[in-house]
Amino acid sequence: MAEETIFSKIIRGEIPANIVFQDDLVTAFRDISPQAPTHILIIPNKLIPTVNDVTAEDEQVLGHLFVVAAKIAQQEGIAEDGYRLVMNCNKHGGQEVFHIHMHLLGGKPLGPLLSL
Ligand code: DGP
Repeated sequence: MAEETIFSKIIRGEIPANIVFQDDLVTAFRDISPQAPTHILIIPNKLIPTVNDVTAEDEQVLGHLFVVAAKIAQQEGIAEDGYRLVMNCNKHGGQEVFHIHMHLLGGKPLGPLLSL
């Protein structure tokens, strides 16, 4: 059984977060340390620690992350100008919280994908 992270507490409303969307499958909230004018994390309510742990059973929820990302981008008024969706995996990917999450970043030109 994977160990819960702070994100499970946010999903259950046990610690505060600026939640912008929640349904049976996913929760979206503003990143505590925003890297762009809009920086929202969209996460499955089910704990999946990393992309390496994804299985075929997760296809519905993972597809839903994209549907919700597109909806939130519209709400935030950044859909037309564009935005970036990022999911980090493990150490080389820079993952810090082991509950998979899609970063939705936008609100300004984001520049090149990688700064190495
Ligand atoms: P990553 O490096 O991909 O694992 O990104 C983790 C992100 O999670 C990072 O941008 C900061 C954010 N974060 C960490 N803890 C909290 C928290 O308690 N609340 C919120 N809103 N965001 C958090």
